[in-house]
Amino acid sequence: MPDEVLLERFRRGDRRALARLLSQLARGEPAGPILTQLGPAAKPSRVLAVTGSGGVGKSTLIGKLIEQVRGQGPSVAVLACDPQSPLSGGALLGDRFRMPTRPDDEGVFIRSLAAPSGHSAVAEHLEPMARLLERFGFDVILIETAGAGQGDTAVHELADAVVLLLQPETGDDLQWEKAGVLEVADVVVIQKADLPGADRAEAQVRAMLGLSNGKETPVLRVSAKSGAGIDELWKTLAGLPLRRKVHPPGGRELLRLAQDTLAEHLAVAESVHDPALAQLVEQWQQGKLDNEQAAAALWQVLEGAPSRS
Ligand SMILES: Nc1nc2c(ncn2[C@@H]2O[C@H](COP(=O)(O)OP(=O)(O)OP(=O)(O)O)[C@@H](O)[C@H]2O)c(=O)[nH]1
Ligand SMILES: [Mg+2]
Repeated sequence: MPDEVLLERFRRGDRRALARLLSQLARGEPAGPILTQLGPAAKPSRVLAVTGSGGVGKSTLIGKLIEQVRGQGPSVAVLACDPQSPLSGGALLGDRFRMPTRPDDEGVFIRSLAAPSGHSAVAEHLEPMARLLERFGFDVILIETAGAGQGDTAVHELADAVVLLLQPETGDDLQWEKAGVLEVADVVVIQKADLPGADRAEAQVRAMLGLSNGKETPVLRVSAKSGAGIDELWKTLAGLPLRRKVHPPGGRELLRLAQDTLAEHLAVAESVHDPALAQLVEQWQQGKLDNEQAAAALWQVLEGAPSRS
């Protein structure tokens, strides 16, 4: 069961309560009960996924976006997937270094996740974490993820827009073409536009986008290092429709909530050594029930399970 005291502190705007709840979600604790008890967010956040291969400048660009957004007033939270080993700790410090913020600025919150973003389990945790930040009231949520792995498809679903960062390449081999990442991008940024080859990269991207069917994907040139193009980028991002408002969360979210709730019921039944559950597990282990029969029987056992409170 979620810790009521912690939830109450969260509701009062306690950032440490937010941090603790985020840690619980990052560990994979059930999000359903927490989010349900907190109720719906007072207003939708603008959730933006900033994606692109390692070293393309995601953290640097996010740092500049934070400055830009804070300068105009809205609050910003960042979820940064750490592409390095959780043991190194290097990327965490690095991200904080590249996202300089005033320590006393209550309008900024940065959380690094010690796991590779391409891992689909991480994306699963990112979604409830973003929802929690939304309930805390952040106006903008930026999610840094590397690559275009399976997990990033899920990031695409949880974000209002995907910002794809590409950098001027040497040679003709456009890696991003293979990954099909251009298709999921709502905005394409030619990053490190201070480097040679930015013109060519932009022309190539525009040509490729022109071939794909219909939607007008903005292509912008930015140098996160110098800050050139950041204001234009934010103007574009702030003007995009909120996708999640257009397509409200549907059956998938309900399924996830049901799974979380079921897992919680199950954990309680296990912890009190519910004899009906033990018997069911035994029958299943002995092959007296197949998976489907056991799953159906599980519902009944949990319905009759001891009270959770
Ligand atoms: N020339 C140039 N270098 C940049 C620019 N933006 C970032 N860099 C440099 O590129 C390197 C990587 O930047 P990061 O912001 O860490 O890139 P990242 O995409 O977050 O990297 P990972 O999180 O490791 O995937 C750093 O050395 C930056 O200083 C830019 O606009 N121009
Ligand atoms: Mg980074």
